[in-house]
Amino acid sequence: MKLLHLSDLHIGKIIYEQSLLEDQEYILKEIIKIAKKEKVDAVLISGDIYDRSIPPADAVDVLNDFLNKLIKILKIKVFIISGNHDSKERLNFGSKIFENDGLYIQTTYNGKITSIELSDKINIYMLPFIKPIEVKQYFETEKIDTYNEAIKLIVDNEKIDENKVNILMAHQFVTAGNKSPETCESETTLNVGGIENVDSSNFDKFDYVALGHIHGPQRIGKDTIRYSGTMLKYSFSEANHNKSAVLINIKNNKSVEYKLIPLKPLRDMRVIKGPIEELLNKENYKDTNTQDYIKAIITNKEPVYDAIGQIRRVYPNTLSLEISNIKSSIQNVELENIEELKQKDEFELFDDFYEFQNNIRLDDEQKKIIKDIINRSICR
Ligand SMILES: [Mn+2]
Repeated sequence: MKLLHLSDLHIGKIIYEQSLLEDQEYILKEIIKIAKKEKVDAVLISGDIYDRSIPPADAVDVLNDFLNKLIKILKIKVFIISGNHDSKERLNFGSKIFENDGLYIQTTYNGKITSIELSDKINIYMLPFIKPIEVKQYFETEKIDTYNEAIKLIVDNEKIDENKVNILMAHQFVTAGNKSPETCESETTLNVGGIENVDSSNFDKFDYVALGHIHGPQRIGKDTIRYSGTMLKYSFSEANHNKSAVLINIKNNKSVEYKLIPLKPLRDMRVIKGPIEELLNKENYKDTNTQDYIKAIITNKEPVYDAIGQIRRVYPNTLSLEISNIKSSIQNVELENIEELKQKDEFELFDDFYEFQNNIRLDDEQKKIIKDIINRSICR
């Protein structure tokens, strides 16, 4: 039996005013190819299906297409739990009806973790993203303040048949002892080291835990408790991630093996850095995909005219531009006292200001220009 573990699709995501829908559609087609080639029996999607609780109509279309191809054409079962970005009510629409066709959606906790028999030897436990407050009503005598207390009670309350292979889907901030997962900028609502932590030891009874919430693919505590990570990079802090889906192979209804299948995007997301002349030199970019999403860091000492326009002529999908020169490395700036400042004339003040900004003094030509300007304006 083979399963494909995904999470955090964030369909409909927009970064720097750029819709990623075309990229998402492309990578979902790649995922369908993988599912077909590997002959997977089920796809698990561990939360954050959409990027927003009210997804745009074209995002709904893209998910609809993806599910249709998997379920109707390839006859692959799909299991979905809601993440913190999803609206429980909206994502839950039709869930009871869809089960007949092999689409299982779970968006609430009702006092027990919903479990579905994938076969008579394999159970899929579906635990959507939940907050401690949603759990309290089921354990009235217990103290539940933290996420860890909530999840511990939920799992301890389950009768898990250890003679079967038990897979858990969850969408939480899972830590292992004092070790937190590696995070990045696109996970907007995380409090690292806070009350959201859920310890991985709570999941010891499960043979594999398919996690969502953290966007970098990684193991937590052990190899079989994993974040699949996002299918695409969703921030420049992920430029060095290698995105993947997890292929889980359950052998003889017993042992669980896994392997990471790389996901190759339509456009990569990467950071380029250097003086603008170098970034625009064909020798330096001719072997790269100039359609990639780019963050350009320009290191020229002097101001560059229309830097974003120049960069976009080579890299049309430049989303972010940063100027990083010596002025950002100024340290230990001491302000002169106000009396000293009052003694200075316009030119001296500008001269100081320029040095403060750029960490170098005006050269002779620049001095002449500034003096001219000041003289002219004073005469008027
Ligand atoms: Mn997410």
